[in-house]
Amino acid sequence: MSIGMTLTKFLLEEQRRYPNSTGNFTALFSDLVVAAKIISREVNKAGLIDILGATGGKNTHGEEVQKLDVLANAAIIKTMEHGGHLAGMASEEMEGVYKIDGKYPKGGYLLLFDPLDGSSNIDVNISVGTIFSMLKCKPGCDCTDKDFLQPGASQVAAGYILYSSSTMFVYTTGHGVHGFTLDPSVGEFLLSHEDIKTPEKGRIYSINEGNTQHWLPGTSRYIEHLKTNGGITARYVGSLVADFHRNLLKGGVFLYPADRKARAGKLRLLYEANPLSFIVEQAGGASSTGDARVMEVPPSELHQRTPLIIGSKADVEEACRWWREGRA
Ligand code: AHM
Ligand code: MG
Repeated sequence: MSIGMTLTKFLLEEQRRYPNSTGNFTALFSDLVVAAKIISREVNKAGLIDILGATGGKNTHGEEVQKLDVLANAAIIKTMEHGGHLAGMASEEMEGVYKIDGKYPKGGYLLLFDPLDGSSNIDVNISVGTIFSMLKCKPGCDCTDKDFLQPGASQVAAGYILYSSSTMFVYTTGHGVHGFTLDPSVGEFLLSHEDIKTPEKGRIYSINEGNTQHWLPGTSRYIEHLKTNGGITARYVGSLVADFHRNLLKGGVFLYPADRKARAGKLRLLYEANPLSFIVEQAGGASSTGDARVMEVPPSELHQRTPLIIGSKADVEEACRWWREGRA
């Protein structure tokens, strides 16, 4: 790994290695990096709002204090809309799609994102993140909902930004997974995790055990099996990006399965499950609804939910086996 390899430099090198690449990603990612830095700055000072500004009202400049997820959403829209590479955007925080109107040139890509995943954790200073997914516009795209309803396998890029003890940008364009850490002193994301590979099997399981009473038999039996067999530990932050990132590096399985309360699961297919599934598969892991590969699920609506079992390949396969047997 070369010292001082910034995300932009790395993307340029990738572009040279793959002669078919157009350079669009380099430009798209550069805009996204700006949004990431803005959100990172806002997340980091969130705890100061009560100290520096009036609670629920104005900050020191007399401006309204926005909720951070609204602010993150606006930061992404504003930094991405004028680059000329996007035709439209869809966000977990917006009811409908955001079309690039006539003000800016229209490009051939669609951006989908969860601007601030795990936002209920902000008040208590716990890691949150931004998750994104990029699709190509299909011929005849007029940027309505249907254009965004492509299966995860059609993604051309995906990633997340984790706002934690440091801010990390992790992405894939289908050529492995790479992670960059923000060096605040130079204001750049520097390559820190090249070609991430997740362990084939891990020793961590992550599930909200507060939902035990709602679980279906397959989930209950699998978790019981893990506990009785030992050699495993539980970790659950409650911010998907943080739980996913830890398990990606250390190995393990994250589950938000369908249960009696959330029949279709809780997490969003297009904004959360698909991008993380693309990442995990590129890192050698797996992702399933319990019954099918997440990336093959045909989406039927923008805010569709999906059950999610994601992480180390052997663990995901084992969890899915228990899930399926639990229904027999
Ligand atoms: P959000 O996108 O509104 O923040 O909700 C998604 C979050 C995930 O980050 C996390 O994995 C999950 O919801 C936690 O849900 P629960 O509190 O039900 O365990
Ligand atoms: Mg989320």
